[in-house]
Amino acid sequence: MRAYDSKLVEKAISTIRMLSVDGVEKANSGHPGTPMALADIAFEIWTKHLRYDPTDPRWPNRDRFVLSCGHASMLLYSMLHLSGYDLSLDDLKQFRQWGSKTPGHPEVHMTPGVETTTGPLGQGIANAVGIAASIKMLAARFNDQGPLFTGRVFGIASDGDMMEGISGEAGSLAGHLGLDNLIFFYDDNRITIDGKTDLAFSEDVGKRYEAYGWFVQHISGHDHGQIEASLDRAVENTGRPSLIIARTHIGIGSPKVDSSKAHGEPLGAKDIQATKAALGWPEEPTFYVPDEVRALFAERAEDGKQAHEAWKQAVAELEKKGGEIAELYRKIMRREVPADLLEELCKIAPTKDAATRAHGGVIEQRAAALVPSLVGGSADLNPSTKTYIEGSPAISRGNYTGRNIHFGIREHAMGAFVNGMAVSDGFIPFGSTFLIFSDYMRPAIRLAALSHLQSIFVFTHDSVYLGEDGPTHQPVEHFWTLRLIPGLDFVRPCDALETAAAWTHALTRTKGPTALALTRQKLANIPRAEGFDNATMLRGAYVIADAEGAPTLVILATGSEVEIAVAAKKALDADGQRVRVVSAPCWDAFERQDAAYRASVLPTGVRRVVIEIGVTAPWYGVVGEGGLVIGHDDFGVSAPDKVIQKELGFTPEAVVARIKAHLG
Ligand SMILES: Cc1ncc(C[n+]2csc(CCOP(=O)(O)OP(=O)(O)O)c2C)c(N)n1
Ligand SMILES: [Mg+2]
Repeated sequence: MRAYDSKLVEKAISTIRMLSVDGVEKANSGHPGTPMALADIAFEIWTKHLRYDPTDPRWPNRDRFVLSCGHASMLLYSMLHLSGYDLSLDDLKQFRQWGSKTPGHPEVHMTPGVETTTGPLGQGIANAVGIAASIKMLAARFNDQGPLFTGRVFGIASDGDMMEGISGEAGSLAGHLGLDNLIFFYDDNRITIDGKTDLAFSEDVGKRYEAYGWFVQHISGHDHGQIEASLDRAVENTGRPSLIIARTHIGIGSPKVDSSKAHGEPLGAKDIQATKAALGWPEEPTFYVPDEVRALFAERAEDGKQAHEAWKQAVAELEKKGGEIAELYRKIMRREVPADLLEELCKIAPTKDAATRAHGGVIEQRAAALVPSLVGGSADLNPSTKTYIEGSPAISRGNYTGRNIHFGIREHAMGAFVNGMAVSDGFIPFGSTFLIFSDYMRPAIRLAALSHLQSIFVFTHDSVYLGEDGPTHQPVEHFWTLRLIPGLDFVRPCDALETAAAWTHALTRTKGPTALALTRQKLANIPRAEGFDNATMLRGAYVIADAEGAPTLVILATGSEVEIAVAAKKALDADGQRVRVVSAPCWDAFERQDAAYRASVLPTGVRRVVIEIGVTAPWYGVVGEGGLVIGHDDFGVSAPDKVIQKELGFTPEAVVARIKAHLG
């Protein structure tokens, strides 16, 4: 471990502080006080422990640094700049500006070295738990071949992170799983936006984390001896994640110290002058980096490069050895999916009528056999969501060989944990629960989309037809609230074949999340026309039963409503219509198709009906003038599904009657 002259350390810390202050000032917006206070801790993490190589920010055996309090982003950008990442002083000067690599809160796909998108408090620390677990799971698979996966996850969380429920869920799970490669600082500055934390927060956070099973230490966050010693103990500690509670002073060194005013507004020229004077820091130039500070970080980057080289060596040995383990390594690290996955899954799609969750269970087993990267679990609903990967254990404290994860009843943390795995290396993770509880994890789903992560969310019990559990459990607005998240693909298959396509969709969509909506109740498998090309299903919407001749009516339906549409077609055809039925398992994907394909499925000038047992409003834009939407714009009700179908007017007869009345 490197030791540094204390004067040089002081200079480096002032550099970090003042880069952050200058960045916020130039943007005339942002959060200066927290980066100022966290400079000491960040310096110790980055220069004494963090293993990184700025020339290859995503090198798989790097350590991670997760800034859960994303509002302190200038701290991270300052560290990345000094550490030699591809982030220039000019980039720092563009903080928060249009098109810059330094957005207001860290976004993983925007900036080299940013490990995960943070800003909504609590998400980062929960992502970090998923990242730490995925490193453990890689280690369990490959470390008998050499020191391939030894990464640690360092991070900083603020009062807000600690107040948010998601961090409690994630912290509890991390403690339960004994993730000792997770080391977080809690920035205990006792200040939030509204004032002092005692306005709303009085528990003993340390005792809480101890109760979760964490190794908890208390230090001064500005005393380098204490920071260093606590980090050493945390890194040495085994069997438990670490929380280092660091008492800090927001805006330290400035006239706004210890005040919520230091949180979210630029210091202002006068206070910057006073701060720089007190530090003996030159007022000009701004964004000043002394040469000796640059040299310190340049030297430090060499450590990471060496570690990286040693790791490459270990990988080369594994590859030279070849055989099954090398193949597994390649498949996992590339997140390999067979090119013919769709056909493989369609081939084994059950032919018996069943709930799509049951089909999903069968298909997922085959997918898991073909894709070793696939891992995941449910929030205590395995018997219902049917996603447990057979023949593999669940991970547990000290044993991370399995492919299953018992998330417990912690949907929000499950979402963020899955995102942490997706943003890390090797795995294609899924989390499953009832569709209604997507509400409990929505912020994580949204962040998966914003961050372009291959997170898979498997939601079952997808409509009012789940029946007797009643309206608290029955999704009605959820199809659309999920479709409306940009970048999330929402897939609601109608039968076994579409469920195979849905899993293919999720496993091959590498740059964004997919949510599957599967039924609790049995659905009919729908026959496809002779010569049907299974790949058509991946276009999001397609003709599943066509009219003879030019259609006079198009009925578009999703999931459980497709068989109703097919039944209605029969009756309406007998009545002189020529009905085309379009199944639309993934409206998001259909909207990405070219105009010619879309027009070939939904011809203009032909009347349209949509059937979907959920809120109707957005579908009116699809059916257009003179169109009909048969949906349900209210909560559901507790009753057997057949009764619900009848009472809500979703039997084929009722649907036919409504369409006939509409057509006049
Ligand atoms: C989920 C969520 N709610 C609210 C906010 C808005 N917000 C940003 S920072 C903050 C609290 C600031 O206090 P703290 O977390 O202690 O950070 P500090 O000011 O100490 O850096 C809030 C409420 C947010 N970013 N995320
Ligand atoms: Mg605070």
